[in-house]
Amino acid sequence: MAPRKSTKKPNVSAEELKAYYRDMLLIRRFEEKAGQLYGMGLIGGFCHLYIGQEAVVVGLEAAAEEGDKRVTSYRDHGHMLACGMDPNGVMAELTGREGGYSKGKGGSMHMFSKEKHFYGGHGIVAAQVPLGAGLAFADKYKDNGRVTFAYFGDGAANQGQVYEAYNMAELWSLPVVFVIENNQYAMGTSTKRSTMSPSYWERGVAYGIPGEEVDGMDVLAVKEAGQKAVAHCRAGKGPYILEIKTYRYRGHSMSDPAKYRTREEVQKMRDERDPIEQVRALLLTGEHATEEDLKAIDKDIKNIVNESAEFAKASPEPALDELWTDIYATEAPQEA
Ligand SMILES: Cc1ncc(C[n+]2csc(CCOP(=O)(O)OP(=O)(O)O)c2C)c(N)n1
Ligand SMILES: [Mg+2]
Repeated sequence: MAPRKSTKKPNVSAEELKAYYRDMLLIRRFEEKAGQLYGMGLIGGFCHLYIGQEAVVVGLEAAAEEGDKRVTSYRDHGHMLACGMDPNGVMAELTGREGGYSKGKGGSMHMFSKEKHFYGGHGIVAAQVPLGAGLAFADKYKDNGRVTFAYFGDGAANQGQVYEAYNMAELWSLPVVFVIENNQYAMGTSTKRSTMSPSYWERGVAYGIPGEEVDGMDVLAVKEAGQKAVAHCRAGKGPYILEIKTYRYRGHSMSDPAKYRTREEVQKMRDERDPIEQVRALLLTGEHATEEDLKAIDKDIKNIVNESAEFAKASPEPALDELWTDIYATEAPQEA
């Protein structure tokens, strides 16, 4: 079945649409490559792929300004690429190499970039939500007009610390957008099996925080909602909640056989709602791009991704004396 086409004419330039296509494709192809490297044993430990959810970060990055911050969970490669981190550094970190963002010592879930204001990569479910409120507190204190995007999942949205963060964020009018990436599953548990209330964003109402539900398979809808949320925060009105309805095509992590849902369910989403195919259709039907133009973008992305894998493979593993750097202890323990 062909991807569902939007009936409303998008208020967006050809260049902008092409940039979204490109940015989403980079995430997808990068992660497909990461999946391959994992299969070859070049990536160890955990690896949570974002494939299917690309429109969420690409749409919200389109609403962000230089200096805005982002913090997220372990499903973080898309967030890093979307905010402009170097694919070479991300792939080298995934493979545990010296050229990685955490010098090969952090892996998939623990990468950071001061330059791009990316504050991780967190393996503890929902831990990043109060951290996001804290980042926004710092910006409010400095009165610098910056906004923080704190991303978390539907599973995380059932954690108590989220509501402590909501309470303080509204109380202190913190410039933070709480982004619930509702991909309908928390590991093998569907939202239907875990959650009483029909919507997550409405829980903010109890704290006086406005919010809304957004179609997370439509990058333009995400961008529009993001702009509204960011404008609210920058105007000093406090936090905003976006519940973005999305879907992950792959298992929870590389080691998940995904037996809790049918293949048909996943295929239907891919066929009818795919975020990249939707933009591709908009570009072609609106005659903003030709098949040749898109092929050129595809080729360019393939080269970037292949180069990142080559860079990672050529980068050495961290030297042994690196064991004692970037940790709390300042000195190696003395021999007994
Ligand atoms: C505090 C804590 N509890 C449990 C886990 C194990 N765990 C890891 S991911 C996950 C599911 C989270 O699902 P969700 O928030 O929907 O994010 P998604 O994986 O769908 O992106 C759980 C329970 C953990 N890492 N941390
Ligand atoms: Mg989830």
